[in-house]
Amino acid sequence: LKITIVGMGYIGLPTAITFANAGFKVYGFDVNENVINTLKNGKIHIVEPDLQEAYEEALNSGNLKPTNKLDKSDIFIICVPTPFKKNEKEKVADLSYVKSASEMVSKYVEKGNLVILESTVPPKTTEEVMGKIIEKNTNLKINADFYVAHCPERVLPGKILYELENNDRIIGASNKYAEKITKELYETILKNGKVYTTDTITAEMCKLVENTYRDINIAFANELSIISDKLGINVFELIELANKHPRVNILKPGAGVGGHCLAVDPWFIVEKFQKEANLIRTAREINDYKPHYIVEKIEKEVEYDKNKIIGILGLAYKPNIDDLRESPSLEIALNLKKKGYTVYGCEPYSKEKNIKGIENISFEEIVEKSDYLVLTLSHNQFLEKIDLLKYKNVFDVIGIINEKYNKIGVETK
Ligand code: SAJ
Repeated sequence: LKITIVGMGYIGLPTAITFANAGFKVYGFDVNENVINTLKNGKIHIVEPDLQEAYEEALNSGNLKPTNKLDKSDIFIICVPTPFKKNEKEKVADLSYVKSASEMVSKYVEKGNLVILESTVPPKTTEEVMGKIIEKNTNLKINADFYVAHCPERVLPGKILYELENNDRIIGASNKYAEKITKELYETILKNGKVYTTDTITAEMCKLVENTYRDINIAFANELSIISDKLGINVFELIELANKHPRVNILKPGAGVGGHCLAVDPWFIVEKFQKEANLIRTAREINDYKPHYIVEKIEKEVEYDKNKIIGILGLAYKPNIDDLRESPSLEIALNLKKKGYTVYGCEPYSKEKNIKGIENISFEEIVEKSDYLVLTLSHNQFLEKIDLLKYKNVFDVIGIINEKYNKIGVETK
């Protein structure tokens, strides 16, 4: 059985490695030649714990072959990004990668093949976009000649390999036969995880709903942080106390919500249900507003003195990873810079010396150089050195330095 994974990114590569190490013959395809060359040279191009070792095992066994040429395959698994189109009031899914991957794959799809979509997509994409493109290009008929399924990825960056084997998987298939093969396929890589089956639209919505649930809950925490700030109380204490109730579990406020999932996926529901998806849209807007609120707060604290040097501790979108996509802390840094302040960043998980115009310096250096520090992420590498922040002006937006820090976690000396 030959499996081809289309897209060697954060999801496709670990998925290819996992199938290869389970004994399948896997081809890892990407249009980006640099990515394929890096992989052919035995190196991975993303930062993820234990992935390099797992990759070497897959490559050395001969089971995984990186390639920039597609070919025939029994099963295709599409793992390409689905960003949204920016600069629009209501954000809409950019399905161009899904469409081009479907076009490319359809040149090789033959009778009996199965095409699985793992990318997160708006409802109805699997059958009505991907399925239709393949039908059009092949003259084959869905369910009569070939099969499609949606098996949305659910892994948390930073824990990808573990979660690939231990999270439950949802499979939405075009018919019972597709359901059976897809289920059997994924069961071969699952340790503690189970497979649950449904139709493709429910599976598509399930993925969106999971991330929307989290986004709404974080929006509630972020809204509370702003209300608490205005009330002059400590939001972290407030949430801790409220969470003592057996049926309350509020998430943590922070710099905002970033990443390519929570900050994007809820829009895929809003896009289709403009009138109905009000709570979902409002939550997105609250989370998007949070970095701006923090910038306003910092400006007030430094009394709009543009000579002040501001250091941002953490530029990634969440702790202990290098991923900068939709990062609210980076947005804070860039906004302050745009307003005329001198801004330094410290992002120890990135090797870049300059991140989108923000100089990336060491923890020691940033503590030394800055008049004001903004602690946006609880990176382990920061926690080890947190004592260096003593006697410094620190805007702690995540509430880790000192419980008694007030408001949105802001404290000055
Ligand atoms: N965040 C908070 N407060 C919290 C929790 C998170 O502000 O209490 C922020 C983080 O700092 C970050 C953002 O939310 O900016 C998102 O981080 P995350 O750890 O919640 O999630 P992601 O985006 O890294 O991964 C999510 C996961 N989805 C869920 O937990 C429901 C993951 O399982 C999905 O596979 C992934 O999205 C995806 O690819 O869709």
